[in-house]
Amino acid sequence: MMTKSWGRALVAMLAMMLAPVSALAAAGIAVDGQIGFQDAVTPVAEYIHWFHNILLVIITVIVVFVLGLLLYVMWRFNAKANPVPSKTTHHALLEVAWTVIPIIILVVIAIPSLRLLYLQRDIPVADMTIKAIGNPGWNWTYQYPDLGIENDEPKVSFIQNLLPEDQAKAKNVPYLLAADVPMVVPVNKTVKMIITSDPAGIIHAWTIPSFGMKIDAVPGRLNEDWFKATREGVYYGQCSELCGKNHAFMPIEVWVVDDAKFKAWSDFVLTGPDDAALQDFLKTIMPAQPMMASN
Ligand SMILES: [Cu+2]
Repeated sequence: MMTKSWGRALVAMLAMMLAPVSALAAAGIAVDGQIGFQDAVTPVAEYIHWFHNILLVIITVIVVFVLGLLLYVMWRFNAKANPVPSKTTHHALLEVAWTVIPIIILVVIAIPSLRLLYLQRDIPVADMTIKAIGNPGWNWTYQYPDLGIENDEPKVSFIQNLLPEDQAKAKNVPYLLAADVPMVVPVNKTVKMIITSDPAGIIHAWTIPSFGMKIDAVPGRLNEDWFKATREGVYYGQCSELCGKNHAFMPIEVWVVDDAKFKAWSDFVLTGPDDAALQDFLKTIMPAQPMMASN
C-alpha cells in the first residue's frame, strides 16, 4: 500500500513534469507552492531555464518509454502468457541500436550544455566590476573599484548584514533574505563579479537564483562570474556553501535600478554617509519588492 508521503512525492513529481518552469514563480524570491525556478532576469538564467525545460522533455520521454517496455515485457512474456521462452541470445541490430541511440541523445544534450558553460564562464567585456568578499563574521563585503580608488582601497566598500527579524517585519521585507544594505547595480549593464572570501575565513558561495548565478567564495582565490540583469527589482540570494553556524544568516540582496538611480546612489555613497542617512536615501531608489512568500 502506498504511504501518504510517497503519494505526496508522486504528486509533486508529476506536477514537476507537467508544470512549466515559471509556474507560480516570482523574480528574486521563492513563493509558497513554487516548484520551478525563480523567474529568470539574465541571459544566463534564461538559457538555464530553457535547457532545463528541454531536459525535462527528454527524460520524461525516456522514462515513459522504458516504463512502457517493462510493463509490456511483464504482460507479454511472463511464464503464463509465454510458457515456451525463445532461445535467442543475440540480436545485432537491437544491440547496436540500444548503444548508438543513447550516445546520440547524450551528444545532442552535450551541445547546449557546453554552450551554456561557455556563456557562463567566458566573461564578456564588463560595464562595471564588483568585488564580493565572504567574511568570517557571516556577512559580505562589497567593493566598487570603478567608483574610485584611494590609497589603494576602493572608495566604495561596505558590509552587508542580515536584517534582524524585528526590523524585517517592520519594513515588510522577508526575514533571512533581506539585508541591511543592498548591493546596487544598474539595469541592462554587464556586471563582472569578483568573488572571494576573507583569507582568515572559510568558503562561502555567492548566489542570486534569478540571475542563474552561483559561485564559491574561496579564501585566497579570486573567482569570477557575470550577470546582466534585464529587469529592475529586488533580488535575493543566500550563502550557498555550508560555511558554519551562521550559514543560514548571511543573505544577499541586490537592487537592480535604472541608470539615473544608480548614478544617484553612487554619488551618495561616495559622500560617505552615516547609516541613518544611507537608509533614508535608499528609500528613494528602492525598486518594487517582489511578491512576498508568506506575510
Ligand atoms: Cu557562508
